Amino acid sequence: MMEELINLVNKKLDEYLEIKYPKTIFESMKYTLSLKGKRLRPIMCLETLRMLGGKIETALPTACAIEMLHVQSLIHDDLPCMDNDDYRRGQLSNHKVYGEAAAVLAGDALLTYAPQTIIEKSTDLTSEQILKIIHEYTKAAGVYGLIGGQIVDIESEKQQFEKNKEETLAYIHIHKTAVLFRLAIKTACIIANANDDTTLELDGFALKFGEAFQIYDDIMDEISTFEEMGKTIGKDKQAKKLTYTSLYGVEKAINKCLVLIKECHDIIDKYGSEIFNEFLGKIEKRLNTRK
Ligand code: GRG
Repeated sequence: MMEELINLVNKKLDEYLEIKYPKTIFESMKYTLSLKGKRLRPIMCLETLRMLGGKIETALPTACAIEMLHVQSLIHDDLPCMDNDDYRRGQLSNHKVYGEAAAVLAGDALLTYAPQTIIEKSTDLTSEQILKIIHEYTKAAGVYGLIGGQIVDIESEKQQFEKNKEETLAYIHIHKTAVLFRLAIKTACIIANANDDTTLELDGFALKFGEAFQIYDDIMDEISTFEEMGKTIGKDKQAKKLTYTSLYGVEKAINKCLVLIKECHDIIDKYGSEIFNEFLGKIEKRLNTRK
């Protein structure tokens, strides 16, 4: 089931993004997009729509656009002026293959091609639904979302804090990571015409799952390997990044993550989703083997 959805997303991404002139930019966009990522966010969008009784085909342009936005954020995050990472998804990062200028432009191109895809390919949605989705997209990508989260993250490395460390950390987690989980689930609610109560409940799930996922990612930066994560390990500590593990230590971080995952189950289990169960189960299993 999960594999089928991943294949469907990959097929559509390929279809939406053909290599045209000028080749360099299309190739650079496709490079990171085509590398083996988990496709968590598009799957979350499609699975939420399925749970709510919608047809997953209607959400494919939106699901793929969210993956484009995610990949944009990965390409820019790896640049020397940001996290300066040479590897991503187990391969050389975008700027290492195409150079910095092309990597910046590939990110910008994905950021803008994503909403273009939603508008052009969502033929089964109403104009009102498309407008609502684009509104959510701009909030998630912009200063109220990824950009806000990233600047606070960067400043935290330099020990610059406008708020206390706990509030700063929560801000980073919500804006850098949970934001795209929320976008995936909120857009599915828009497509399914879900009522306000359901949308609020599922948004609460997305927020908790996003926070848990970022804490998990931070734990993995300390206890995992390049082979498991596909990126350089131990960089957060080296960069003196503000993370849950740097603030409270690995053991407390594991416990906090497991508590959040349990709270996710409390919300989502009644929807009977094998896929969300699998996502949550993988994190629980990995953390429990460490304990
Ligand atoms: C929107 C213009 C604009 C800029 C983006 C660079 C940036 C600002 C934000 C960085 C956001 C970022 C990289 C957050 C990390 C989130 C995270 C845990 C990523 C890893 O996600 P996985 O494990 O990765 O799902 P795969 O490769 O499997 O998709």
